Amino acid sequence: MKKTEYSMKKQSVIAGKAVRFQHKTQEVPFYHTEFDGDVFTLALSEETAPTYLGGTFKTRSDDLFIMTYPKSGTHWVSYISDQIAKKASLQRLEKDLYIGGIPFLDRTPPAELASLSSPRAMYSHLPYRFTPHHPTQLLKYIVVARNPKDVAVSQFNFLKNMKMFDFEGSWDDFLTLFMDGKGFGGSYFDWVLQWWEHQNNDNVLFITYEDLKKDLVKEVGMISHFLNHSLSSTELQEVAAACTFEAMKKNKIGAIEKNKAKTMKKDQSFYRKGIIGDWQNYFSPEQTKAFDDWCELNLKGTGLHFEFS
Ligand code: PPS
Repeated sequence: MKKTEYSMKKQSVIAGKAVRFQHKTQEVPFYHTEFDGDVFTLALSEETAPTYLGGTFKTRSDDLFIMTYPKSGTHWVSYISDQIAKKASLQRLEKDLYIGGIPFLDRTPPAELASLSSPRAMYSHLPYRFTPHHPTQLLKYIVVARNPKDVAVSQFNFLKNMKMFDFEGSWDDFLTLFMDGKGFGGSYFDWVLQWWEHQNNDNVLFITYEDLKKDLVKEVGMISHFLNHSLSSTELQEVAAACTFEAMKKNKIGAIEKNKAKTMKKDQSFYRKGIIGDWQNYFSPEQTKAFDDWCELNLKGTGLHFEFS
C-alpha cells in the first residue's frame, strides 16, 4: 500500500503547524490526524482540530468534560451523566450525533458547542495536554479508565467493524500497533497516567470501567454527588437500570448504534460484549507475558492498578 493511497489530501495550518487528515497509511492503517509531525489517532475533523489541538476552545465555568481513552466506557458514562442530568431536571438539546444530550467534543464544530445552553457536558478522547483547561474556572472532568487488555480487544473489534476505520490487520498486527502507542487515542499509558496524576484534584473524578461493572448503583451515586445533584436511592436505581449494557443496546444509545446500518460492517453492533476479561479470548500466552511486563513497567510507582478479570 502506498503511503498516500488513502490520504484525503487535506491540510490546514495551526500557528504554522501542519495538520493532515488521513484515512490510512502504512504506519497507522486507519483514520488518524497528523499534527506538527506527531501522529494523533484521534477522530478530529478539519473543522475541530485547529481549536482543540491549538488550545483555543472557549470554556465556561460550569462545563463538564467526560474524558476517556477510546473504548474505556465513553458511551456508558456519558449516558449515565445524561440520565442524572435529566433526573435533576436539566434540559439539554439532544441531537443525532450526541449521546443523549452530550456531544462529542472532538468532532463537534466549536460554534455548535458555543450555541448550547449551560451547563454543558461534552465527551472527548483528547489527551490531557489538549483537553480544554482554564486557569481560574473550576471545570469538571470525569475520567474513565479501563484495563488495557480489554481496551485493546474492544478497539481491535471497533476498528475492524467500523466502516470509517476499515482496519484490515490481524489481532497480532493490532496489538503491536497498540503497544507502540498507535492505537486509536495514541499511547494508552501516556493518556491514562497524565490524567491519573490529577486524580486527587477536587474537579476530577477518576473512575474505572471495572468498578462500574461491579457496582453500577454505587458509581452512579458517586457521579451524581460529583455533579452536585442529590438523587434519591430510587432515582439512582432508575438511572442504573437505564444504563446497563442490555438497556443501552436495546435502546440504541449513541449515533454509531442508532445508525449502525451505515456506520458498522454487516451484522455488527457497537454494543459488542460489555464484559471484563474478554482479552482472555484473544491474547496468546506469549502476548500476555509481554503485555504484563509492559504494564508493570508503565505502572510501577504510580499507584494505579487495574482489574483484569
Ligand atoms: S467509544 O467508541 O470510544 O466511544 O467506545 P466506548 O463507549 O468508550 O467503549 C465501548 C465499550 O464499552 C462497552 N459498553 C458497555 N459495557 C458495559 N455496560 C454498558 N452499559 C456499556 N456501554 C458500552 C461496549 O460494549 C464496548 O466494549 P466491548 O468490550 O467492545 O463490548
